[in-house]
Amino acid sequence: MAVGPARSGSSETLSAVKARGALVCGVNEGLPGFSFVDERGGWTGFDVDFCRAVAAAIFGDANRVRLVPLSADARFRALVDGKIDVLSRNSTWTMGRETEFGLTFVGTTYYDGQGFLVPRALRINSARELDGAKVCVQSGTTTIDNLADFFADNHMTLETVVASSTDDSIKKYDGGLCSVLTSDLSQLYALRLRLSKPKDHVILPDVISKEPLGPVVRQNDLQWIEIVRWVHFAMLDAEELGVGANTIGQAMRSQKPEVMRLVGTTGNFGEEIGLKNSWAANVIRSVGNYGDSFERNLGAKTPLAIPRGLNQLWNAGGIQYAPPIR
Ligand SMILES: N[C@@H](CCC(=O)N[C@@H](CS)C(=O)NCC(=O)O)C(=O)O
Repeated sequence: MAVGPARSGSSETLSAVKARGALVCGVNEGLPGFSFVDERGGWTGFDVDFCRAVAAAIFGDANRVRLVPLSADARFRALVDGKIDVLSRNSTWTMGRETEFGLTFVGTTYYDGQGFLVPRALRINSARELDGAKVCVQSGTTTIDNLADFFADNHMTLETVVASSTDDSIKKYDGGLCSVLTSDLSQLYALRLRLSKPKDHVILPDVISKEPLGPVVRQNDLQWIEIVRWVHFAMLDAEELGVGANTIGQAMRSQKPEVMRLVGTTGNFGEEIGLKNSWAANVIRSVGNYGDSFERNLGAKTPLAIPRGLNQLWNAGGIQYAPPIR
């Protein structure tokens, strides 16, 4: 029996998104750099950019997206229940989350790890000095489980102060209800900016876990998984090929085969996943490549100033490595 290619348009989620005229994307309720409402009332951030990138791939218009702010506790249920099409909310890829909820993480858009924030005045230099500490941590996260493991592994005790949202964590820590705040390092940079005196707080050098953060979809829609996954890969491949928001015009005229496959001037890659062949060009034109989004939201010129680190491309010292479009 001949096994044919998956028919384009066979994705239930894609059909629903097209019929609705907009993508529904779950994001964080408020995390500077990742998902945040700016002074002008617009959503910005690295995770928000990813939502816009998927919308651009589908509609050629990054604004065709409805963002749904979700708490850590509510996020996976919202996806399972079909309230959102994709979750792009600083979520750690774990085995349990895929198996327990029937979900698929399409890739790792940000390699992170868990760390600790403490008041500078405490003069603590290492997480090993935290025996007996009161630690603020948020419910519904991998953070709370890693915290327990780390203290147990190091024969230390702690008192956990559980917060239900970012606002709650900040209020509790700023109000002195705990002397340590733990979360993913990227989030510590972001949360520190929201404290009353950011400069009075330091991030300890310890990284106690692996937190591969990435977009999540339901596991029963293979074509949708491919669409969301290849938006991520296309943004990385674009950076590797030097194609960004500023150079997309030039790239459309390029005769380099890899660039031509990426921007759709040759091949049929977009149509094979139910989109137009200009899908990736539309992503790059509106959101930019991976590096553009990283620098705009998190990079050296932003208040967060997070070093690229592990999130550098594989050929520049990091571990971001996308399969080729061919
Ligand atoms: N990456 C971890 C932690 C993610 C997480 O939700 N962190 C908290 C701590 S900053 C957060 O983003 N809270 C924001 C909110 O619930 O609005 C996970 O997937 O469990």
